[in-house]
Amino acid sequence: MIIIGEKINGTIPKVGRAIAEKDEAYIRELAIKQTEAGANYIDVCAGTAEDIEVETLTWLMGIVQDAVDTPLCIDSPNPRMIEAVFKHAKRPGIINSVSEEGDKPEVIYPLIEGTDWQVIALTCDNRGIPTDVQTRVDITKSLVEKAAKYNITPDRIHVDPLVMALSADNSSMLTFIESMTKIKELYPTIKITSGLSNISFSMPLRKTINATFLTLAIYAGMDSAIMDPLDRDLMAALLATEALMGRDRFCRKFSTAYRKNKIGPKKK
Ligand code: THG
Repeated sequence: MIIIGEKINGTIPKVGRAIAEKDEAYIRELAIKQTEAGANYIDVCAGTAEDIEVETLTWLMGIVQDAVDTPLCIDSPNPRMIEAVFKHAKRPGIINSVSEEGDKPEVIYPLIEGTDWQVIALTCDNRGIPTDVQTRVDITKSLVEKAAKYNITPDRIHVDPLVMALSADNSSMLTFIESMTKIKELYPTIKITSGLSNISFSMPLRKTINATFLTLAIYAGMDSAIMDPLDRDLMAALLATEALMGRDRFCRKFSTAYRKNKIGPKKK
């Protein structure tokens, strides 16, 4: 499983405050802690007004790249912001994201043509987020075909089928899994990703729902997740799932995480 650490996001109140106060140490600490917890990429999202988004993203990227070697996942709904900060990235990471909204593919794809960058492709368009599987598959096809024009192969694309809240749509996870299965039938080397928190929106015990979703989604073939690697129970669920699926020889990763006090009851 590819872990994209979500903690450096200005929409989280504490992080928003750290950004407003230019608290470099707080952001630095989040980059280091997430890396130590096993994050493969560090998501950076300014979550600020557009007039200071480029400045904020550039500041966040500088701190993270100074603190750790973990590659970035540059997160902005506005492709022009990503275009503006792209040059500040020291090594290839992930662009979060492209979709069929507006001219996103035409802005994002040329940026990463001929590089080792990967991209998250959201299955939405100007009409919004589809409710059905087929529209998600159709949008994926269109985004993969446009990517091919820039020599971006499916193995560099993480499709995010945008899971809906389970409380609003009781088949939400099943739709996610069916979309994943159909998309992988078409493009066997493509990656599927998801944020974990959307599924549990407006439900009690959100963390339990998120961890159970993660477990089932990994079993069904999900390749990466935008998640909180500092959540010990979530990481325990992830490592247990990987071990149970035969991806952890001698359960070494699971045992090491336990021994290093990264999962299970916290020892001082
Ligand atoms: N797909 C893609 N990108 C995304 C999302 C997605 N980027 C933004 C978001 N969704 C994922 N990032 C976050 C970041 C923080 C939180 C949720 C999603 C969050 N954090 C709280 C905190 O850290 O304090 C609570 C964490 C917890 O208790 O679990 O809520 O879907 N492509």
